[in-house]
Amino acid sequence: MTALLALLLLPVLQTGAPAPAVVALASPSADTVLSADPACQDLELMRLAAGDPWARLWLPVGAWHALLGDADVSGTLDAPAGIDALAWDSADPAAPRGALNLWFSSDSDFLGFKDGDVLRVNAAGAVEVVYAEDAIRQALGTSAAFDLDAIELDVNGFLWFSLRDAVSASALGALEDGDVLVYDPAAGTAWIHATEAQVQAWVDAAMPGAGALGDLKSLAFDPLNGALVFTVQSPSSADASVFSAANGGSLLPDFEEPRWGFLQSAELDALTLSMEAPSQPPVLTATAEMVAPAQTFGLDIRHASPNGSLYGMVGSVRKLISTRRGGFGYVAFDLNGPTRTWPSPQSGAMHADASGTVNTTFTAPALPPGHAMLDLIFQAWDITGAQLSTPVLVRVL
Ligand SMILES: [Ca+2]
Ligand SMILES: [Ca+2]
Ligand SMILES: [Ca+2]
Repeated sequence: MTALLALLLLPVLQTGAPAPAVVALASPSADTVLSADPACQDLELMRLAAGDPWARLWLPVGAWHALLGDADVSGTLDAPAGIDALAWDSADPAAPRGALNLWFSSDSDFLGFKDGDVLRVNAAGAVEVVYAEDAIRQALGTSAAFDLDAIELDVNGFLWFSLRDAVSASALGALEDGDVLVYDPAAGTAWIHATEAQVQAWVDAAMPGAGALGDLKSLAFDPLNGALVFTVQSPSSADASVFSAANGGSLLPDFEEPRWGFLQSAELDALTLSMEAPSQPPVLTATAEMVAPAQTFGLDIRHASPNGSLYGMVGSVRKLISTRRGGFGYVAFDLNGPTRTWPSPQSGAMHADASGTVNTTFTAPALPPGHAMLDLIFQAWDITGAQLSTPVLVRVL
């Protein structure tokens, strides 16, 4: 049994339960800078809980690489081509909230998947189609391809969604990019829940004089009252504010644009809400994706327990193992494969500073005889906070 596995089996210290809070996972419409993170890319996810001072990175690009590897053996590590829609795979508030329980849509086609598909990452670390663009297109009665730019799941198993661009020919009539649509996958039918004009009326009530909303860019349900919530393209002062259909149109408290802490303007183009979960894991990033043998690169952790102790482990066989521990919720490498500690083979615990930051370096090993490349999957266990960090995959070649 590896040291990390042993640590994962230690009992969790009971801490006082925090007050229940609404937790948002979201993605920006373009690469941006957060108050608490140097970058949040279009394909990355951030987390903001009601009451937090600002949003923090939740799923960095390196974690996508660790989840997906290099599925098409193209020589580049895989990640979605931007994230423009998010939903939890269950409307059950007690359901797990982790990286493999998220449905998403991408900004553009990638790895053979379409920008109108609803996708997920499965336990084997592969992208799979939940609902195909073609199936939704049939339900809409149109031959036109489309890009899904908002999704959410309701208690009936219906998919709520929005289109990135208007579709002129459909069985439902002309569809606008601001319409809220619903798809029943069991019946293969779809309908309009709210037209763009209705959504505009909610925006006007929430923010008189806001002007034309442009595009509806994300959909979710408020877990406190079940109301439909959404983000819009315009006005730019509120394109990261979460609007609600509650009370004839309102702003969702605690989720107005300034709360995200963008230091570089961005729209919110994907959003999903839940109660209390997921938690904020320590975020592990590497300063390089591809390195040469003997090359030294940086491994940095943010959002760990302040002044806490962390234990670093690295494995070379990608495998997703679910844990009931906090944080990322998965060990991303095979604990029975070759593993060692980092930053050095004999290193003990690392220590975070008062902001929960750790900066280390790692020197890539030589390639094993006969190997053209070696994937290293790094992860850390925050001993103090009993939280598993996000993983990051670095390829040596
Ligand atoms: Ca995005
Ligand atoms: Ca899409
Ligand atoms: Ca839309």
